[in-house]
Amino acid sequence: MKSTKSKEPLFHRNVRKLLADQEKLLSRKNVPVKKTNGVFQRYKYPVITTDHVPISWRYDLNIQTNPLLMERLGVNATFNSGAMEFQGKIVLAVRIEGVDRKSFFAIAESSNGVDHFRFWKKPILLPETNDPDINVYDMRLVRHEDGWIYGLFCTERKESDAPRTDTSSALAQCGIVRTKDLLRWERLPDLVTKSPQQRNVVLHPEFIHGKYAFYTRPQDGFIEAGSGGGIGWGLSTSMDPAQIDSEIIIDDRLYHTIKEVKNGLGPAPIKTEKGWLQLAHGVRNTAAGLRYVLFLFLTDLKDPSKVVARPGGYFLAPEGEERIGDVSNVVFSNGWVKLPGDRVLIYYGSSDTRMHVAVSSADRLLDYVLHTPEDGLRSGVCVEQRMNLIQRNDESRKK
Ligand code: M1P
Repeated sequence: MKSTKSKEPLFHRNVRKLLADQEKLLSRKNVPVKKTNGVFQRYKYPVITTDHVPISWRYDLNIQTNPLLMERLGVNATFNSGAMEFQGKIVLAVRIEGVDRKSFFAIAESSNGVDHFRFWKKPILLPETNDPDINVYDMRLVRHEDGWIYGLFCTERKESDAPRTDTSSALAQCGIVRTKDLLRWERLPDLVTKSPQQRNVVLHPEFIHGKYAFYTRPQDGFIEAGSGGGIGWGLSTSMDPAQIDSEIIIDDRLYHTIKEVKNGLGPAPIKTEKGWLQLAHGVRNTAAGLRYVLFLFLTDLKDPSKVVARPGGYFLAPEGEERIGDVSNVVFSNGWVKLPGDRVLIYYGSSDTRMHVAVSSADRLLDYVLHTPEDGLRSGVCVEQRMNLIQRNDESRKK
């Protein structure tokens, strides 16, 4: 057996290599992919992967306690991140899932939002309520006009009346924290609604009739939307505690569409002169399991619960490596940022594994929502829409 002393140089060399390899990854320039559909531009590399997580969060770097330099607390996935502009940088509240299946949040920042994301020194220490969360995930960051930055996330706990043998079902609700600096977080009581479970709850950034407005996703069970589902809307007089007494559905699940099984709002909407741009995910069933895609819609400026444009089909679906991961065939977004000058950075997780960015502009997204026909809901109508397009193209070519 070799002595620790003889291993010392190798240990230090290996640590240096770990850090150097990571530095290479963090410094890598991201490039737009050549192919675009005119609506958005994908980028070649994911913006955050498990390899971006600081080495010191995963390895014990002490030669005495870890002479073989093994990873002690591995990270399984980095995905579904909240996003915002903060002090001139783009920050993501990344969902980091350890190899132990538990998720937590950590802030990563970049100057341009497409590459060079680096995590802050430590993960977010999320305060708990009297009923501690078993798991937390998918934080939406919202800068509200009341002056606070809110983080709304899904909190899961074991149902108290679940049979002993049921070791996987959970009760999902909306947890709420707020902060001014993204470092110190105040935990508020969980959102109270009449629905048995909630996921994908988003805070609207402005007061509506002097009240806090929420997009919700009521559901009967942990996975199944059941008789619930659809993107809901409700108002609360306060955030401490936040309570919605009456919830209406503003975007329903629809038979034989990309959102036939469930849908849920993504990030807080972007305000434009023509209305609130809304990004959401829709879920359908396939022989290979659930397929999650992103879709857009537009709501009224004065009354954000009123949908004014509803383009049919998906806006962005998993492609290439995005299709493969822990939960394959999934894209999910809970963060986007509109920069001054119209550019929009759309952050999305792929297959519950990694984070990507797609770039567009508010103008383009508005054009897309206002000029894409609504879902015809049956093949006959959809082929008519296509015939109409072909005919208009034929006519314009003749001119
Ligand atoms: O695994 C796919 C997604 O499943 C959930 O989304 P929804 O509530 O719409 O079913 C979330 O757990 C999400 O994090 C995950 O990406």
